[in-house]
Amino acid sequence: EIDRSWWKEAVVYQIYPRSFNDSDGDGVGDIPGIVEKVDYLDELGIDVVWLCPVYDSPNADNGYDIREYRSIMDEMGTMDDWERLRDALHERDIKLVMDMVLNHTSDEHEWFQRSRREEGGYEDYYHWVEGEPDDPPNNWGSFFGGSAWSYDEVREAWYLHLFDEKQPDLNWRNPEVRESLYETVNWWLDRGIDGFRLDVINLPSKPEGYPDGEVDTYPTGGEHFVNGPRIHEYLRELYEETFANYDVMTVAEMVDLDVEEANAYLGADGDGLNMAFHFDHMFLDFGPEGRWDIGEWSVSEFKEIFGEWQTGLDETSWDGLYWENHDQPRVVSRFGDDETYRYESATMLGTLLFTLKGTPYVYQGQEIGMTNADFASLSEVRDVDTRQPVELLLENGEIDSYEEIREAVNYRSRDHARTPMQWSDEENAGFTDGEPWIKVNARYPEINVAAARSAESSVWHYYRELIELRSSSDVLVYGEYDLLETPDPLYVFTRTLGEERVLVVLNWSDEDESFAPSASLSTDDATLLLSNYDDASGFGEATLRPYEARVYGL
Ligand code: ISL
Repeated sequence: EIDRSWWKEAVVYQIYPRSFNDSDGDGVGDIPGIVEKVDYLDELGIDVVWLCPVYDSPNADNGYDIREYRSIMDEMGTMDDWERLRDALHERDIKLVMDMVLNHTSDEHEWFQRSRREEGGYEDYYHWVEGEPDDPPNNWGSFFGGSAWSYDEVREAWYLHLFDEKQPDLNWRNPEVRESLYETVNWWLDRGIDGFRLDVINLPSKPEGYPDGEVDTYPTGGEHFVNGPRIHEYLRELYEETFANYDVMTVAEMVDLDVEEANAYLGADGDGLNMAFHFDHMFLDFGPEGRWDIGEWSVSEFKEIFGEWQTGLDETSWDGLYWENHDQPRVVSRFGDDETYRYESATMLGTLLFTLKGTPYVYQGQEIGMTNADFASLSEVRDVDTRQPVELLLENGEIDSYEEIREAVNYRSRDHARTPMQWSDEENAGFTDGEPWIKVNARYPEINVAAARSAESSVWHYYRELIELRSSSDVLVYGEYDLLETPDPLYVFTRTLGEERVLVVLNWSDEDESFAPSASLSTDDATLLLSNYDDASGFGEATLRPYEARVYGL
């Protein structure tokens, strides 16, 4: 008996509204702009939209710094526009999942303003520690670089921020904070949404006394605040007070999550969360110096990491599958080949994403194989999480000029995901009639939705096929994953559900590679379900061409 859930069978499409489609020419994408594109989403065949934050925000971190939870950011439209979007999606049977940030708010949120003035009832809404202005309470580091503490001149005390100084962490030890957050979550649930993506939701629990970090983690102190002491109690309570009362999905973004912890959060004995995003496969190309160091990766490492998650999650836990999101560079530039084999490698990577067990997430532009951009100077970079680390390197004298770090920025910056969606070869890729808030990727005349749709074969057409294939196949959703032992660069596995079996064969390289199916595979009536080469032949010994992907039904 299959334990079915709609969110297990769904394909999710992530929208970063700032960069999706601008309807009013101010250079910033907006909600009416998304409404204009709902038919596009419908045609693609996706089931759920995850909308990145659209709440009122001063945008120190593009909406992940919320000033007012129950509102829509001016430059993105109005609450009426948002309702129109929700309804337009629902009319097409597309569900709407909102992004929710509960670990921190903006420092401009009324709660913080009251807290820093120690107004009655708000004193303990955030993490405040008394002390001298030149001596932070401990050595904890921010995810964006530098100390996790800033001194507030108004309250004359230190406050904690695991991200930007304009993103103070809420104090979940205070039951009133938790209550206020649950009310906020329920307020949105009552507006008929279909779930939440929960931002950094394994960070809210901080230990009493704020002990120094002693292990070498990124950032320093992580052993105290990643999966902190009361995290399960908090998340269970959050679930019971909110999601438990609705038919919604939750996907938890959890930094540094491993399989064992994932099982503790998800599944039958977990905290009521449906699935999680983890980062293991996103670290494979880090160099020894970390994020701003480009490292070597191998296909074997992917097999190992994916294998761990595919086989290590309990029966009742579920995986969130992604290559890209608004924090990651473009996958075709990262793990494929964005020049000669852009189509082949983008579709091969897509095939892997859609044939693993879990719910696949497609990030805007991934479906047309968008590539990394070139940020020629720091003035072209918008992201706080690129600007700040680079500025720190310059300040510390570790680099003398931006030019020294340009290659790393061009490889890794979050801004690669944030350049405008490429709709056409018109000016600004058809994203805006105005001046875009961030530069448009120079390759838009070649890589855009209009071109991909009218081409006979394109990444876009292939993604449509992938979405359709997965949506019509129980074995691809629920089947067991088994790796077949093959040397790199081959990646071969099966998915099995009862009598049904699918074989996935991938050549993760830019060279020909021969593959002979092992005797254990009953291959007599194998049928080719999908391939990114249109003359892919029948089953048996084969030479796989660069980045060739084949999916067989056995
Ligand atoms: O983006 C990162 C580096 O690749 C991560 O460290 C990221 O900051 C982390 O995954 C948390 O991300 C989420 O919370 C942040 C926000 O900036 C990100 O956009 C969001 O996805 C703070 O709210």
